[in-house]
Amino acid sequence: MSTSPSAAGSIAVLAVAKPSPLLAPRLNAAFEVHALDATLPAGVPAETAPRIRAIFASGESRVSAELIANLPALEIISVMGVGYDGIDVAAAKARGVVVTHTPDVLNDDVADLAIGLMLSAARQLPAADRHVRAGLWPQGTLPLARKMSGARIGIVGMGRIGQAIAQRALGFNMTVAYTARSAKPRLPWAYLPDAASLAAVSDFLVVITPGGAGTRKLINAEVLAALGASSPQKGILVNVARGSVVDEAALIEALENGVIAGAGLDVFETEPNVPERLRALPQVVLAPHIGSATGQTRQAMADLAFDNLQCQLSGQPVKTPVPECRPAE
Ligand code: 8YV
Repeated sequence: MSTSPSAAGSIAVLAVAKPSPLLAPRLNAAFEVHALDATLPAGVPAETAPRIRAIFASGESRVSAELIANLPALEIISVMGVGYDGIDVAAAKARGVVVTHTPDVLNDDVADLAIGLMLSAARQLPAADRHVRAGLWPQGTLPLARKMSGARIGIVGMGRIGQAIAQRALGFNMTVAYTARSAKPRLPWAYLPDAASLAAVSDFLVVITPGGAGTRKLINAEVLAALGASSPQKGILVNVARGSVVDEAALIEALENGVIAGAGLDVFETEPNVPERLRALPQVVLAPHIGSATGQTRQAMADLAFDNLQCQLSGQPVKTPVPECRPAE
């Protein structure tokens, strides 16, 4: 990232994540952008810290109470992502700093990827691809896979993306059930009170709940055992939420011991590091956190993240504050 030289009157922004190439030119043209120096308490030299009015972050960024406290002129933390579990929103709010994110524009892509991972795991598409590439087809084809159409999907988290996944699952004639903090009476699908009881009636358990303290290791050994026992074929886990929501050690054990049939994972506990034991399992389909990673969607996310910065820093109301920062209705 290029750091623009300090200019009188220019607005200083701290980028705690590397801005996407879809955003960087606009950001650098409008603001004086400083890359985070994690060795400094305020992320920037002491003479710059009092001038930082905005933080740019990604969905995976961490912004601590300490960092916020060290930036006295901070007004906004603009996250380019729907998830903001790494941001200390309570500390930001207490200081009057607004936190914004980029909801909705990525619903389709994340839902598409969830379906893609379900199909990939059920029909073993990566293994099929490897089989053909390795020239093994003349020696025989693959073992029979399992059918996805008509199966039962359990969705953990029934927000906007969860509903987009449910809509797609209906196109596969799947039976939809879900769990969430509370039932959503306007939705026609069965509500189960917790992840374990949902897993017990699911062939595919798809995780799309926000990360953070409230959902840490929600998918634990007990939930995985229930998913495994849901049918003689055993269930498949798909995670397109946050790695923190799944107890990764318990998941590896469940896969290694054949407790569940397989998994499709876009997110991991310590990205970008994926445990060797997980990488060694052929029944697992792995992706490097690409839920929103299409050109169209990332452009929309970049534009929204920029607009939120621009609005706040020019005295306009921001477009998409996180729920905790929305004005009372
Ligand atoms: C991206 C994400 O990884 O939206 C989120 O919460 O996890 C992702 O879409 C990232 O934030 C892109 O900047």
